Amino acid sequence: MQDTAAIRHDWTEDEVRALFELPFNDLLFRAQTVHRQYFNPNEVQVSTLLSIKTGACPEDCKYCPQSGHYNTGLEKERLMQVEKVLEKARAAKASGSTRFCMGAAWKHPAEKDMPYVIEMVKGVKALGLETCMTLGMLDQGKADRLAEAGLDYYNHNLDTSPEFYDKIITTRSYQDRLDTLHHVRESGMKICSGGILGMGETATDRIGLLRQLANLPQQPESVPINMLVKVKGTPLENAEDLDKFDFIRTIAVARIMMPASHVRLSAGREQMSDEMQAMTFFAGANSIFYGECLLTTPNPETHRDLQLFKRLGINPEQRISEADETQEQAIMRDLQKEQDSASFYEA
Ligand code: SAM
Ligand code: DTB
Ligand code: SF4
Repeated sequence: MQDTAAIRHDWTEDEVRALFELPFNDLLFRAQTVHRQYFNPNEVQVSTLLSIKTGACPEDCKYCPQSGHYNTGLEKERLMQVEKVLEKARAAKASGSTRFCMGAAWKHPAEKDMPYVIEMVKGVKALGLETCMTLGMLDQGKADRLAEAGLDYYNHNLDTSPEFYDKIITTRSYQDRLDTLHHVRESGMKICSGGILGMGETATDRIGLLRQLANLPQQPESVPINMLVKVKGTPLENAEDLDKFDFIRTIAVARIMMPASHVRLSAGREQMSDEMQAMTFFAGANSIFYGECLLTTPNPETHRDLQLFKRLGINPEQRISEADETQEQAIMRDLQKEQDSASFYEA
């Protein structure tokens, strides 16, 4: 019997490089072994994304179709009305999602927008969905107010290594990102933080990103790994294609370094074959964005995802933490799970 992989916060560059340099099969076997110590290998968590405020962002992130610095032809939209957001959340729940993630193209939320955003959190939570938001930088006061409203997760990506960061974004610093993550932690919310691959970063930058995430005082509960979606009009529209095996390797290394975190196969699935996605699940990815649109770019059609799950024998992960349940609740959960799986596939 193998010892359970420890959650470590002292990963060195050499150690992580050694993982990346393992033969592919050895790396995947190791990642899958760790994965099974912490998770059911046949369950994938399912989240739905909604852009609640689109485009005209003051930041200059070179990958992003929503930055006001580039002309990507995107239609700008003001903050969506609360009722419209709730309508989308109801639809996400009906299609089998368990978490609803709301994203805004802001540097940080303005004071005048906070009451609306708080209403959205309360309303989505009341539907029985987990709530997640990504609104840019947060000071401690705003983080505390969102936590108080019941926000479960805050997404704030480190995106790449500290060394490569200013080649991609100049309007904020790596330290700004770390400060927001600190405020989110202090407020008691769960952290969703990851990065993007395929922006021209080196292997050392990927190592740097994963070390930053894993060596945080507490690892993020959710780690989205995005493959760059190349959008016309952004400075990265002609970025060189990433070697797909390097993408899968990065998922496997993230799984080994952050054994208890959900690793999300995030943007870029539309550009991946079913076989590649299956390989990332084997490498330890256990969460996806589900629904035809990410924030502004396409995601696979839901029926294609349902078919893929069915072909692979994967079930959508249910939401209640078993540690918090009474015996009666556990029985109810198992019953509900059977019904939900059946209706998920019928959807
Ligand atoms: N404005 C907020 C922020 O940047 O923190 C929240 C929304 S922003 C769109 C959320 C994340 O989406 C970014 O941190 C980035 O990792 C990811 N993202 C944006 N454009 C992308 C693209 N073209 N390909 C892959 N990921 C992308
Ligand atoms: C994350 O890491 N990826 C999501 C979510 N967090 C907010 C966003 C992906 C955006 C892809 C480009 C777009 O659709 O605009
Ligand atoms: Fe704005 Fe976020 Fe896009 Fe950067 S990633 S331009 S902060 S919406």
